Amino acid sequence: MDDLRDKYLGLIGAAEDEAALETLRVDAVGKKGEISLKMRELGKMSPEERQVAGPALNALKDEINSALAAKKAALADAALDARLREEWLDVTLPGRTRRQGTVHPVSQVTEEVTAIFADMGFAVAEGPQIESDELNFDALNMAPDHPARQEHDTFYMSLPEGANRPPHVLRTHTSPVQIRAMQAQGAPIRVIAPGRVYRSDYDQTHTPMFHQVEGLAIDRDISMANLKWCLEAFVAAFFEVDSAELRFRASHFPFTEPSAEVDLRCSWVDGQLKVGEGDDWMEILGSGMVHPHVLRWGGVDPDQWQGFAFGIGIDRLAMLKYGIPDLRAFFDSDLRWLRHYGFGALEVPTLHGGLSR
Ligand code: 2U9
Repeated sequence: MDDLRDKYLGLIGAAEDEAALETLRVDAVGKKGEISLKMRELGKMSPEERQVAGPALNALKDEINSALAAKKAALADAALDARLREEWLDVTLPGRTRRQGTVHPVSQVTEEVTAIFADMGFAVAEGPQIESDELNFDALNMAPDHPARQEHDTFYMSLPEGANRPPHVLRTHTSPVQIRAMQAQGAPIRVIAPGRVYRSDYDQTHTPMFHQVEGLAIDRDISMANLKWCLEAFVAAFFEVDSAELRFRASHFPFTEPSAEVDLRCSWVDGQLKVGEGDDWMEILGSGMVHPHVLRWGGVDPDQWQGFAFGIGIDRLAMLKYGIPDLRAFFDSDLRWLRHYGFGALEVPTLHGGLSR
């Protein structure tokens, strides 16, 4: 028995892995293991011999089992130590500075505009880019024979054969989003609708897909004065200057009455735009008081409520603020252009932290 103990305790101590331990367990205390076979021999012994050999064999079996368990735990600890040593990481190393991807100027400006209007209490509304002819045009006070429909250079979806309705369109403005918002929420309401819009037009200043942000504020007694304050506050915040001056020029849009095109006081110094000073005026957006027909389409009673609306081209805002000369390059996906004009993914625009770098 002493020989057995010495043999197995020695082998267990030298075992290098769990598989070797398992083989030893089977050889020693498994069903046909050496110690188990010895236990079977107890039956052939005299009662006196059995009284001595029985407890001794049981004790030996317990001792071997304990040694196996202890060795198994020691092997697991050693494996964990080895893994921890291998997976060691210096968390104080500086991060990689090379920027893989960048945030597109259109996304950056959309975030900036959203942060500014959110601060004034405007929520962001979204809607489909494929829109019904009714919501894109009729709801905006553009009847089927309205001349403004032609000016929109609309992309029409194809109609299924035999369909008895006008085709859907790629939305030509984000205005239907605000009709949907009025229908869902009613008045009072303050929303902006940023997003992609589509018109069949392509030259240095027009692309068939471009980006707009429109705004809508409806309440009991909202006026053009509120509109002017809101837009001046927006422009000053956006161009990161103390104040901005706007000039309203009478205009005409089907969805607003009265309507105004809005110019910004500015100057150009070495080809760079300066906002809030100078003797130049630059048109930057359109606006007006929402037409009563449009309010009615949104389910809002024009005898109880009134409000203003405005529309701005996001791509043009990005060109002006960041000095980007050609609109078409926006949609070329040229990595060199994106690295030059793009923004770091962690430079999130906020009013408290700063809009841009
Ligand atoms: C509703 C009611 C009224 C949105 C408006 C304009 C004036 C405008 C242009 C600016 C540059 C389009 O991207 S652009 O070419 N937009 O001049 N947009 S008022 O009026 C609305 C919208 C929604 C329910």
